[in-house]
Amino acid sequence: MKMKRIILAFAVATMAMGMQSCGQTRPENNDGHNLWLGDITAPVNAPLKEKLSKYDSQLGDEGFRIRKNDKGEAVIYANTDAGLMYGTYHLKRLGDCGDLSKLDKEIVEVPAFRYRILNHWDNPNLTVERGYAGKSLWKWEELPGKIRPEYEEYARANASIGINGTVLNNVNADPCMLTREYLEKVKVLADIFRPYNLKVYLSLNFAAPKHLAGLKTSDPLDKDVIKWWNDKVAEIYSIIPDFGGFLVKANSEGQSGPQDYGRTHADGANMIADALKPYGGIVMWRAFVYAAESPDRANQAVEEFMPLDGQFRDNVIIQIKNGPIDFQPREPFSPLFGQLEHTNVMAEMQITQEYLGHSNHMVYLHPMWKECLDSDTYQKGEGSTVAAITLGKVHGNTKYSAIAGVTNIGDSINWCGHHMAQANWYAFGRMAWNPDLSSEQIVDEWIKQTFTADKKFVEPVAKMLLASREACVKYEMPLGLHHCFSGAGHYGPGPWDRSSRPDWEPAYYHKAAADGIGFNRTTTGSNNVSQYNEPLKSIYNNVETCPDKLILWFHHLPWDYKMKSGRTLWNELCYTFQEGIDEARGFIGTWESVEKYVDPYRYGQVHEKLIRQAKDAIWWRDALMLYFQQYSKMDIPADCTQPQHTLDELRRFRLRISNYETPALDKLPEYTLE
Ligand code: GCW
Repeated sequence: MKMKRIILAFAVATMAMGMQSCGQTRPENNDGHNLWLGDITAPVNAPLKEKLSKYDSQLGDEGFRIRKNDKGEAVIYANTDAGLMYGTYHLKRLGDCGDLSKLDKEIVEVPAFRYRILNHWDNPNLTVERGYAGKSLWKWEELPGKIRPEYEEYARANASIGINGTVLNNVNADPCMLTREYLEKVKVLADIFRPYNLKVYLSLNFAAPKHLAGLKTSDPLDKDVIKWWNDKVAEIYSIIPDFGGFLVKANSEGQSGPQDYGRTHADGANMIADALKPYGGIVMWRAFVYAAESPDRANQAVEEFMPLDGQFRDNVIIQIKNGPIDFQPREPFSPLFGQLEHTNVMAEMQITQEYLGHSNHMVYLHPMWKECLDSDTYQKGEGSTVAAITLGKVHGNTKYSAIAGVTNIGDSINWCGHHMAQANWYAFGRMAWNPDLSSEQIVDEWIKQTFTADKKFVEPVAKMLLASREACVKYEMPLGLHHCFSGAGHYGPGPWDRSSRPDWEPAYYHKAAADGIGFNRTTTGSNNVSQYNEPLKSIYNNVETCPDKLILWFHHLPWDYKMKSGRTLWNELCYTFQEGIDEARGFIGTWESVEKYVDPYRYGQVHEKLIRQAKDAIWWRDALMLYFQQYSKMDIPADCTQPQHTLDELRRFRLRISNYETPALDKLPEYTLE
């Protein structure tokens, strides 16, 4: 392969290329579309590009090196167009962030994960499951004929942060996505994305042979079924030669799968993997499986997948949600990461805020994801972090290292529904490129490129964003509580909610009763602790050593249990909620203090949402603590914000939203903020 280079004499050359800083204040009539990218032109077409002949193995196919030449000009070296492009974006980022002095030393950047993938939960009818940024970006009914400019902008934004793959459709997959008609539409997007090193993938419906070809079965061991998939994959590659592969949700929440035919997940995944293998495609097979009758949903992925360890083809990657339940604001890492040894595993993070206030709340998620990646599983002794395992460093399977994020992108004018939610898309890409980057560094970059590099803006806004995830944990589910959501859209509180399945009811998780609250997952309970390697098993199992932040995740404790702080459990809950409420209220003041640095358009929209977020924080506290009070018979301390609604009023409040929308701000319970 040939080595190539781009010479950029900063900053003159970048301006000549049309790469303007996007740190400037937006005009009042801002169209809202501003991403961190500003007006950069496609860097692969940059004029100052040269090819060198020697392949640099340190850089691989996506890495780059930036070194100054004798004239003091920055030179980007890479083996591929992709590497040159990533290098150019990197250089632009250094410029925008005022970090050009870093060029005094040579810079070498190589992406950590090989597959850095967005998962869209977009449906062919343009709804987006758990999508809070309008409708799908993909206008299927217009494709392949009409091409929207957003498609390329999307690819460019992803390229600028190193994302190199995108699954276009929902894991609850409509079989129609594999028809010739849809593949022709997908091809158009793949062609637009290709110059940006962004590959397309699809979610498949395991019953597609039955649905699309009228076969009697979709049994993965049936020869007609195998042939159908082989033919389908061949057809896909004839249309999209660099197709990435499939994402599969099988035997989960009503989706069909190999178990419908008495086969295993390995049988199903391997059949698809074999079809993809000749073309270099991969299968991302999800571990999100759980049965209604299970005594502990948190145990299920390990129970289901451990017996299959070693049976999967090498181009299968088991995609595991960061925690064992479902994208809660805080979960311990999924124990499956620390169990499988002979199987590729990847983490699935959720960028869309299904359980973190949708696009109404400002919650910067990088600290949550990093908490998972940095967790030590102790699988092969100390240092076996989730990051190291998914990078393939612990078991020597680096070839298929991968990470996925469920996107928060839609056709909303600001892309993500909340201006601040763009930070999460940005952070996911930067983290997939380099999981060692700190939350501070990423947020600092994003603010400077998206708003302004003025310190008086950057410092307070960064502080607020960095505090926002912990604040959300405190006001939604402190001390390891989880899944106390109303079934209506997973937006507000509903600790009393009932459902068609016990494991979809909050009571399954909080277990509030006269004797206390919390899920006993110790050796005297569901024994989930035993799925963690030592010393974690013992740490979690012992109430004295279990960290407070997970205490009700692993333990059922009496209301008057004495916490490390000396308070009763009841009071600790009340005061932790209070901190969450106070922090959310504080965000409003912070934002008001930086008003003059932001255009009125974005200022106003964020301000309005921060007010709602603070009101929701009180709503959460009121609903949970008034409901729990029925059992604890204890009072909310007088120095806490007092409830503004009764339990009855809150129970009567009915939010009517689907899984495709976020509630309108004026449709939520009224609260006053003193
Ligand atoms: O978090 C749950 C969501 C479902 C989602 C499912 C999954 C796509 O409530 O909407 O379905 O997880 O991850 O498959």
